[in-house]
Amino acid sequence: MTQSIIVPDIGDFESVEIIEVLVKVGDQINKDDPIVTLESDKSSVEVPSPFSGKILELNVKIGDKVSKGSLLAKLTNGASDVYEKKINQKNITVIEEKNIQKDKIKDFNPNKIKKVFAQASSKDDIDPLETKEWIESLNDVIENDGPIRASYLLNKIVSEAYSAGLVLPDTRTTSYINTIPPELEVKSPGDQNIEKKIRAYIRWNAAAMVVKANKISSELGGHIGTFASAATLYDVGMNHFWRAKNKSFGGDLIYFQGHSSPGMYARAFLEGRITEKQLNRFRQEVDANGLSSYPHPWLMPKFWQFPTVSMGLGPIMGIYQARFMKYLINRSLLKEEGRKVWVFLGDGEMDEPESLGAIGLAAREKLDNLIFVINCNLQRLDGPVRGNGKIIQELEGSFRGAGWNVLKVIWGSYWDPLLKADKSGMLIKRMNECVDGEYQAMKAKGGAYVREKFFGKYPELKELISSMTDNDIWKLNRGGHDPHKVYAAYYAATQNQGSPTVIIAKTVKGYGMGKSGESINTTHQQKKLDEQDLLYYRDRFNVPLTDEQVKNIEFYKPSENSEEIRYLKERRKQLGGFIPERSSFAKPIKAPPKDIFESFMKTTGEKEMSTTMALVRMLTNLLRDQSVAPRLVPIIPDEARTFGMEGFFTKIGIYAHEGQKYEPVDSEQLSSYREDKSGQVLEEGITEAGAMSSWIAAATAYTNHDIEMIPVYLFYSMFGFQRIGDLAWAAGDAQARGFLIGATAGRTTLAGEGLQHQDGHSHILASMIPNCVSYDPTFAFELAVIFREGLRRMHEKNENIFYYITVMNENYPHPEKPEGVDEEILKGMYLFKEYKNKGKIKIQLLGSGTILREAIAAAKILSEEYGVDSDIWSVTSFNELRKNGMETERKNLLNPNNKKEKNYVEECLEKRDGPVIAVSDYVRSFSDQIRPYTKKSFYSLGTDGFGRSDTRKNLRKFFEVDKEHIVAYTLSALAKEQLIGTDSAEKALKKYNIDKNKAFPTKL
Ligand SMILES: Cc1ncc(C[n+]2csc(CCOP(=O)(O)OP(=O)(O)O)c2C)c(N)n1
Ligand SMILES: [Mg+2]
Repeated sequence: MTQSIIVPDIGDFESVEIIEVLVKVGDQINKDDPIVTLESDKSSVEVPSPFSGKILELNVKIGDKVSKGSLLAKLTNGASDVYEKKINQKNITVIEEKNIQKDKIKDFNPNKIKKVFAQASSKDDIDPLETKEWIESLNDVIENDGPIRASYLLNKIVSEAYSAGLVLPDTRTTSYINTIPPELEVKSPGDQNIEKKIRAYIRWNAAAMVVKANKISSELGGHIGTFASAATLYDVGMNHFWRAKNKSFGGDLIYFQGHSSPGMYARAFLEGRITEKQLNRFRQEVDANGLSSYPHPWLMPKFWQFPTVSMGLGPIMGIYQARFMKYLINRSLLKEEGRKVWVFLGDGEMDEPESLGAIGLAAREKLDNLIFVINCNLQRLDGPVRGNGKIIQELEGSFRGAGWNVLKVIWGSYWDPLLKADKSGMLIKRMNECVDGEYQAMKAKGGAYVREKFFGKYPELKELISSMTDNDIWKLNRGGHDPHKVYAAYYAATQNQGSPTVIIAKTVKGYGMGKSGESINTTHQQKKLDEQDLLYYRDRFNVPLTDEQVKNIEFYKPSENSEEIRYLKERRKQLGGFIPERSSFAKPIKAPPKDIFESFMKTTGEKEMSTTMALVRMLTNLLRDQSVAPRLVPIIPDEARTFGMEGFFTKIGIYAHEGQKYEPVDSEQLSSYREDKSGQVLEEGITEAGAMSSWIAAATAYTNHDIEMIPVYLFYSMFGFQRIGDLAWAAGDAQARGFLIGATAGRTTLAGEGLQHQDGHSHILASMIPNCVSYDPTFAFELAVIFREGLRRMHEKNENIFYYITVMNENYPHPEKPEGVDEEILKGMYLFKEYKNKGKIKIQLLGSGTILREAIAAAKILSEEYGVDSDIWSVTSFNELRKNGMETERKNLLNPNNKKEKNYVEECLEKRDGPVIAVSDYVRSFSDQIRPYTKKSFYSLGTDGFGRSDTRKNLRKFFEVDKEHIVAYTLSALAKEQLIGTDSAEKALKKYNIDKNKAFPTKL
């Protein structure tokens, strides 16, 4: 049977050009194989074949214009001749269900219901007997029919209450008690005595290393209080839960809270992974072998995995890490092994917008591989996190509201008998009403104070503790310091399915530090302990050191044969190895053959396109390369259509962990919105921080999952480094490998969008990150050379660098690549064109991005009208040129006796005549960066100042980077250099109506 392949519905476009024909007569093709590539003025998209068969006839060629319904080809053996997407049966069911719901709503008559507004919370019990009956009934159900039935009944009652119009009080929070009742706690199998000793040694060594460092110099700083509050939270994980990466398992991923790093070093010391010499070099890294202040993979690449110390980055990166893990599993690139991502956070840290900003996504995506542990020591740096409120309750509300499984670990085991004995309910009432400022004071002021202030308020409570001494009261511990409670919560978290879990643990900041720093406002900054403080700390945790040893601040490590060391090592052996540990066994990806990029090296003739379009076409080509295609991770925060990437939706699908439960509104169109469980595109929605976190997860998959991925994150360049600069810095620390693409770049190239959108400085921001390699190319061939080299350096040669490339949305023709310039494109500049007219005067005209084209146009005018010849240099990277300049200069200064080495800028320019005029669509400091590296006079033009909306032409005039200003300023510069008279400049200024009185653009 003969089938016709026609152009399907391609959206709003009429008469689009065929730019590639991907099959030939006689080819055997499969369903969905691409037949041709179409290109509109904004995007290019492949047309897939609706069926398989053999191509009999090709009805189009490159350059043809086609519209919906145009015949592309004929083939034999097709199975169906209708190009349409079928709604699968599942979708129909969903739609029908929705209809039924609607019908139900139709029957609903609001007048039948009378609204009864409940009190926000009824504090006074007007009928205690009735209350008792209800509670007894509930307890009966729990006992006889189990918690599931009880929960069902409660839900049903709540639902009935809503239907009856009762506005119920806020139920986002539960009482201020542990979520897991004592009878449901799973008991730790560990030896508590040994674990307690190990914990004590770790506590001691962690504190000692900070104190010792500060004896060397108080400049070094450090924190004791954070880890002191979190030691149990870490120890239980290390002894029982966190499985390391090894040959047979991928490993759990743990984001340690930055300020608790001394605790991790102290444990690694007992494990024999860190020497005493290293402990003595805490925060002294310059002469190698020191320990970094916080988790910094760049500084300790075999140890730390995740940079977390900039508050808020850990939580958002952790969420997207867990999401990316599921992405890899759903795309069959990673085995499902039940690996978990644990993220440790401070309660103060939760104020960062990034900390809570993505918790909705975690619940929506059902990230049951994610566990947050929030260490609620009720304090941050300056004082209480919520003196007048309760941070634990507030967080519970936020996380429950977002759909997380919330486990509160507030009270330790010593409270259990009291809670059990309290028949009056007054204990929970008191727990509920006390605010954090009070709780903090109670842990600073001792047992008598707690007796008076906490229990003393109600006679029932006074009575409850009447037989307890002040010391007994002081021992009433907090949940986060009780290994049993912590174990039970961790266990429950690891068993939870279908949602992420947050463990909100209450602790004491500076636990064990006594008067020197326990639960007082200055705890965070405490880094010096005097002799008395140290002796107290030793006694508090029974560290077996003599007074003399304490005074010398010696570390404590029992012998290798001791039961503690054997136990600790055995535990880690059982859990597969040590944590943290950073390694990579990823195989490099072979850079694609040059021919994938070949078409970009040719001229586009008259045809215009933007570098954004060129990039998207490159990515489309790369999706045909077998080794690269599966590893590409296109990431977009809701801008695919702006960048002409909508063709990717159908081609490779948008990742959606639940697939697509609906028929998309544009299902008939070629670029329809296709969500898929194994989709490849990460369509993030409007969250640059989220998209960047996804990018970091993908860009470090080579170490966290041992698989090299190629993330390509496209964003409005203004919403890149400026918006997520700190994450980009963390990416550098984490040794991310991948591409960041600043699209719609340039302050005058993005015309109408105005001040907040027009980017004239992202390159400056990018240049601050040492391992970020950045380019501002003008032409498609430059982009192709740069992109291919990026693939080779990062993903084949595994250099720990990442690329930032700006692409633009201005359409223009692209010339052919000049011979032999590849290396120079990569170094940062090459000679694009020489004007050798009759002119005796010469200038060196440097331009980048779209403004290079203004320079080219200016050169023509200068040559034809003013007799000034130019060497035109395309500067692909002022940033790379500066790096080379700095390094060369340094080398020369260090070797005054040696022959001077030339920097690359000098190499290019020294034998050429005339001053340098450098122009770009960025602030002057971008091109000014290379000013010191040439002996020539140097004039820079750029786009300093706030952007504004107008046409490109007007904007370039405003910022004085259009060809007319380049001509006039060049003539003026030549006059200043006394190479020509002043007349030409004056004439040009007049001719181009350049207003000498206009204020400098930064003032406008
Ligand atoms: C983005 C950022 N801002 C400020 C700081 C400085 N800083 C370090 S620790 C800290 C307080 C942290 O309090 P919390 O999160 O409660 O941690 P804790 O030490 O109490 O466990 C602050 C403000 C930082 N590290 N990162
Ligand atoms: Mg805190």
